[in-house]
Amino acid sequence: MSEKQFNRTLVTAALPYANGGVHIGHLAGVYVPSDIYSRYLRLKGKDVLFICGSDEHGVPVTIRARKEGCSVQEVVDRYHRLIKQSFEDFGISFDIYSRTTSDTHRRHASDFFRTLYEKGEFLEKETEQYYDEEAKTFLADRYITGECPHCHSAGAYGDQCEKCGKDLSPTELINPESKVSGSKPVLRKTKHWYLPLDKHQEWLQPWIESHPEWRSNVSGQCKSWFDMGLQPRAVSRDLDWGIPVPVEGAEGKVLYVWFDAPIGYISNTKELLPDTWEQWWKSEDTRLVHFIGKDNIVFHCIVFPAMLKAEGSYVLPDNVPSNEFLNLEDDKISTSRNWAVWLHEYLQDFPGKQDVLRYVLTANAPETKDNNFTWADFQARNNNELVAVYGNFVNRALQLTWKYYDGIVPPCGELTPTDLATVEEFKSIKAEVERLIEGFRFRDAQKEAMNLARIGNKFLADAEPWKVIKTDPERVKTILHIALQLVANLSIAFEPFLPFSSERLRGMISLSSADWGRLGSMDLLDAGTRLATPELLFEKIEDAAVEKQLNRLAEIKKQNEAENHRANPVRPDIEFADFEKLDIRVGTILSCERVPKMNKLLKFSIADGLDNRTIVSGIARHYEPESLVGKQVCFIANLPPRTFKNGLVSEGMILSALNADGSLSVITPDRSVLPGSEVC
Ligand code: B3M
Ligand code: ZN
Repeated sequence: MSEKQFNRTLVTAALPYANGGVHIGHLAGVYVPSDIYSRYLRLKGKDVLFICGSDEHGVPVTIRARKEGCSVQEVVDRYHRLIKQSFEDFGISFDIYSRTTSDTHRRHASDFFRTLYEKGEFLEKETEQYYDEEAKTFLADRYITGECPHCHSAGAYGDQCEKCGKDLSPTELINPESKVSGSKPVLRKTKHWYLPLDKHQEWLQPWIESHPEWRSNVSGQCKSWFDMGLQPRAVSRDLDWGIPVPVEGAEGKVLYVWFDAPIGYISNTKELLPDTWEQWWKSEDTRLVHFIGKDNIVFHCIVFPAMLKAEGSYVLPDNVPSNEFLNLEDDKISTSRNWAVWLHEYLQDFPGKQDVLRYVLTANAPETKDNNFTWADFQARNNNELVAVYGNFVNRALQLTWKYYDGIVPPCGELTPTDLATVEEFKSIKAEVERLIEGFRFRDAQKEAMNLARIGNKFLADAEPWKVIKTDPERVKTILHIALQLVANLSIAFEPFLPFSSERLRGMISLSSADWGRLGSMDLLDAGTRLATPELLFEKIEDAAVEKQLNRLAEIKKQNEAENHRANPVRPDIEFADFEKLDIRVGTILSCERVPKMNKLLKFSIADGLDNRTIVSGIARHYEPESLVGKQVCFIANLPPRTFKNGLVSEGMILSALNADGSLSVITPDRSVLPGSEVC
């Protein structure tokens, strides 16, 4: 945090496109960390607002509508509802989750544009842009694809190559193709409004350099933009979905989605607080923090600040914590390939287990580098950490209190040196968790919270109340009194990270609220307090649940492979006479067995309409020998016999199809024919 004194914090989380659900990549990158941060600030009694909403303009939503064969309005309505509901069910504590199709937003974004226009902050330029003559439409951004001029992979979009991550403009694409009709686009003149970022560089660069506390991935990306020299950027598009450009001579033109979407942060604040929103955006003692993914850095650190500065009355962000990407089972998460764990599906498959996913995504947060989510790790972290460490400590402390004291918090006697050391350790962790959260290091912060549970476990294991009860029952009162204070502390320390379990835990120990200020205190629970009936805080996740998820992903992978499959190129032509030399025939399998010590081979006896023959084939990995007996197969009959190391002789070759996944499938005629029939 910079040295400045702030009175309130405005936290924004990137507005997800309403073109699909939210997945674990979005959650780990943006929504879980911003929620931890906002919850933490609220717990500390700070003045905080947490703002988000759906991004309902732009090509991603119109392409989705085209794909689903319905209207854009239907698409944004459906996904807005889905996203909003799943965030709510997952405990993301936005103060408002609105949408960029709201009246407030349309009006505010439109006014914002007009203000800049009237102040002369835009350049008006006529340029040549790609146009689809069949579909009679200009092709902006993702409506056009082609070969990337940098990494030369196919299918790069007009605004970005997803393979190498470089930003592009449509005219840079090699062999461009319209996504709408598939036709080759032509260049046509069109007029647009540009934000002259080149002029803004002069203050943007020193401003970002004055924030050495920003993450290095963020300042690094900005630096490389500055090194290349900022260019004017178009803020309008020729599209029929979006907010109309509110000036004369702009028929058929709408605001570029990246112009209107960040204004959504402002208009959603205005929708929530129609009378006081300006305090949050225009007062120097507001601290503005944008949580985003790394593909949004340029828009939040360069484009949006330039817009805000050009307007003139708004504060600039104080930090833009941006995460790297999360992969799923070692493969890039992708909405179009359906390679994702969708939040709404997770909530259905794992009801009541919001905190498990929150915990795992924070433990693996891609804060400094791309990271990987695997279901095996999900299960292991639940079973070995949440259940075995946190849950176990809580359960032992509560069960023993019930066993010895009927669920009533026992009084505290004199503290031993070990008791005092444990209490001290607990106290010091508070400052550490705070330092880490305030430095946006949520993964380490959660680790510290988990350390508290480890300390608790160790305390009980060393103190052994179940043994001491036989010799010194008074001492056990003190042990459990301390253990229960530690449990109460855990319910506060975990509140920003695992809000559902923290609340349940507080219910079990009759602690009315999470008071962050009292974290580390050893009198959170008064002696004599009656506990509620204990329940398990976390449950084991069984192998079957994880297998189900892995099977689903395997199924998706197969579908994707089938969709993307392209056969190998065809070999050079041969003479017909060469083909005629091959004698391919159908034979019936009389017997089939494995070959000892040669585990790839199967030995066949084949009825060939003559004297029958033996063929040895390397397909043992793909078939059980007995399953083949009686089948008819095609084989090459006129290859010279081949002798194997063990003396076995093969008199021909069975033909199989080689599938993309490497499996082999023998070729059989679709009707039974006489053995020895020729294939022609
Ligand atoms: N909708 C892009 C994205 O989902 C975008 C963020 C807007 S934040 C103002 O990556
Ligand atoms: Zn590329």
